[in-house]
Amino acid sequence: MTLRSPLINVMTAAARKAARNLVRDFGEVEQLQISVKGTSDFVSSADLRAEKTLHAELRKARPGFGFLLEEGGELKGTDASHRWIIDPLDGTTNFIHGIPHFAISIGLERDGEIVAGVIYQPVTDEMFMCEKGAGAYVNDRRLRVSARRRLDDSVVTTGIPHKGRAHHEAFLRQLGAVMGATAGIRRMGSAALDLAYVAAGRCDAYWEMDIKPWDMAAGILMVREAGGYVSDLDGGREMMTTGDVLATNDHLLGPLGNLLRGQPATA
Ligand code: LIP
Repeated sequence: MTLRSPLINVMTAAARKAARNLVRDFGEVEQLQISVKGTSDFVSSADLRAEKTLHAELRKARPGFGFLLEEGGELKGTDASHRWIIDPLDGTTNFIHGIPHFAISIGLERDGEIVAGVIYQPVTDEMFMCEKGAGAYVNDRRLRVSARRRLDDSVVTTGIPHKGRAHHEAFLRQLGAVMGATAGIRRMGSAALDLAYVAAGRCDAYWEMDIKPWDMAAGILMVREAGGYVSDLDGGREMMTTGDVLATNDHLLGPLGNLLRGQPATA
């Protein structure tokens, strides 16, 4: 069984088309490793090319819809209620370094609510898909968040703020609290895939501060349609405006949220 609807077909076809060039470009990156500048210029053009393909394909299929693009910004459509939210290459740093962990992320917003999402990891050919009320799938398999109840057994993913990003001290406090309470923390480098992996039950939770709407739009719905919960770090629903995200199952939401807010897990 899998998820098939005209909308999902449009989104997966656009992702596959954009991924073809991305994979070819990824193959070239290793040849460019000697010149750091050359690599990042090359990657920005790969990124832009993927975004152009996604924009063209989705505009052809749904002409009036607006866009929020990582590179191109906001493009208003004639249909004011629909907007595609797109990251053509989530995991850019991995891509630049030849690490095969990156994805294309496409979310569709209707009247301010995400109603469909696709996250495509071309290197493993895994197409994560979700539609509001219809569940979440990877290829032909239904997704379900993990059932782990105890922090001690849980593997948690996160994003570490790097040079030029804010919240270094706050992150170190969060890390200190979570590392002592869980079975392990991973920093894999793609927020979209971190959310998809929580939806798939591969990781039990994910948190990060200060990410962008295109990093999380598709992933938020993916986790919810897989039976999980997504909140901001205050336990509210302002992820897209604050940039702060916690995604996990219903058992771990309370304890992890407490730890991240500097309280005991059982507060
Ligand atoms: C990246 C995220 C990553 C996060 C980075 C960055 P990009 O997106 O997915 O997990 O920690 O700060 O936002 O830049 O590769 O699209």
